[in-house]
Amino acid sequence: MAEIFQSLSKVHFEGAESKNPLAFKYYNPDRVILGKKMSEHLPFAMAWWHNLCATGTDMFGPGTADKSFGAEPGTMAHARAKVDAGFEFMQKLGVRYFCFHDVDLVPEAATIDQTNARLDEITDYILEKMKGTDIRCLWGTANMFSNPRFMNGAGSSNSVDVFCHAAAQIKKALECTVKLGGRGYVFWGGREGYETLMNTDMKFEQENIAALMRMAVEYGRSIGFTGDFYIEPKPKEPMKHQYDFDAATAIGFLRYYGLDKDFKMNIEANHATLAGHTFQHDLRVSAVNGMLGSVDANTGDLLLGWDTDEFPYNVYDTTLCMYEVLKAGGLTGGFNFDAKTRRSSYTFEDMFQAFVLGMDTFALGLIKAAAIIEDGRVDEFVNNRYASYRDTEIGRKIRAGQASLSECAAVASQNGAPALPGSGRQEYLESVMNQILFGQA
Ligand code: XUL
Ligand code: CO
Repeated sequence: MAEIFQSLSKVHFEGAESKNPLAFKYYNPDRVILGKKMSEHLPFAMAWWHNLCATGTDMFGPGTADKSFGAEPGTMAHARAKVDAGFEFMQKLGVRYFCFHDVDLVPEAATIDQTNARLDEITDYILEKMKGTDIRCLWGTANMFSNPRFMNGAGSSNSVDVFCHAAAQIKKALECTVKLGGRGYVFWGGREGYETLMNTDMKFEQENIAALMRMAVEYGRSIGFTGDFYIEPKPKEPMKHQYDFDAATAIGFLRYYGLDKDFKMNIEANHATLAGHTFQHDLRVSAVNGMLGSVDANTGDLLLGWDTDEFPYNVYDTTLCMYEVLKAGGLTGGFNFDAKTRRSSYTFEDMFQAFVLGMDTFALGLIKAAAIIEDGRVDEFVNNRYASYRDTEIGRKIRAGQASLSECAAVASQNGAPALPGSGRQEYLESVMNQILFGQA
């Protein structure tokens, strides 16, 4: 088979002194951090849609990048060429996983049965390519937001025919995910939301989304899917208001509808910031609820305020992310680069460079997060901050769930006005973080 990225060879680790743009400076897969190889801490994934499909089209103009890979777009030959390009790309970068939507893999046909036949053909081809490599599927999903039929959502659509079409797509996408050995299955409710409550029955729509998810769990388990289902929260865009607003909202929804045993969160950095949170916040909310599953690794631009899906470059953010992931004991999923090169970075070399940037940024984040944990000052401070609950009898009773309001009130009467609760020392902790990040200057 002809090489597609001919001028680009395998990317190796060369170390922090290297000036080779196409070498890793920090991502050294075999380096051991806190007892585990970097490659195990960081199961990176390629998003089929951004890397192999997106050409840089925006509202103001057509694509700038050529992703035809030598075939006519919209054909099955092109679908196969994308598989060839994807596998060559992942092998050259040392990326071990991929994520896909059904319609990223094949062009949608006139009927669902024809589309499904195309999916059978392409997944056979992907399986063939997987043989002899260590490349695997991280997660699959169904695109239930692009086709005009989904203008009012999928599970939340007012049309039962649209609901059933969504069910059919999920059924097939689950079958493909199982066939490709996927670790997870994602629901990103891109149009599961509303534009105005004047035309919307919110309770009805949310019940239907839950029903669709329940059907997916039942079917998935019946065909041998043992991985996690994920909700990927996002507050808005394309809809004005999306039901899976953030991790806290999605977790509450899952618990209310009894879906929390089968689902975890897939947290995307740019979605968390769109919700007015930090990336770290939504990771922590997921982790403390036992639902931190996977990460869509990207970054937004706070000056723009929409989902720009940029490759991660901010080491401060990835350090805080990896701190959460390490504290949570790792992910059941991985780090999917749901990210695209900028419209003016349109060359194959830019695609490679983007992954070098993203992988190095996460590797640095991992190294620095481990250093924060090993340094111990942050943990020590947080631990000591709550010491009064350990050092007093009433504190211990509150923690054990054995104190009453009257007992607490009695302590308040006896002790008089409480002293100030101790400095939060934010500036100190931020300087510790800078010291660990930058060390000797
Ligand atoms: C859109 C987004 C999706 C999901 C999968 O903002 O993040 O690509 O990751 O549907
Ligand atoms: Co995403």
